[in-house]
Amino acid sequence: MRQAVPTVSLFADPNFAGRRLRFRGNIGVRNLLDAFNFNDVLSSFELDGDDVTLVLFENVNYGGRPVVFRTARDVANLGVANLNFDNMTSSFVMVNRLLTDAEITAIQENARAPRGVAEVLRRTRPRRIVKKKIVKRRVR
Ligand SMILES: [Ca+2]
Repeated sequence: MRQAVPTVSLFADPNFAGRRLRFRGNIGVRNLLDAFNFNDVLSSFELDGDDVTLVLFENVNYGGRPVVFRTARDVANLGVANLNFDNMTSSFVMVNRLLTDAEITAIQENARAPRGVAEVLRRTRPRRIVKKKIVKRRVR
């Protein structure tokens, strides 16, 4: 099935087992440790979406060695020889189009996800809800 909104399930163990994190939409996670306690843990993933690109980075803030996956796929073991990326991922970007190598280089140089991509910077804490003061307009 074709889908415009990309999704990815990240698994702590090979063969889609172990702890799972699921993400939907165009997203960049700069630090899997701070945000999700998932640093150097990723071993397999399921990636869905049309023309989706998933870039895994060795270090936080999109640093270190990148591995790039263009178009939907399931990867059962990131430890295979041609990837050699088991338990290494510290940040990632997922977008619903095919990123060029130049765009990926720019992500690394700027330490920023591409325009229009929501970034998860750190753990989201439950925020105190501040009640908006509702000003009623008097209707005459
Ligand atoms: Ca790492």
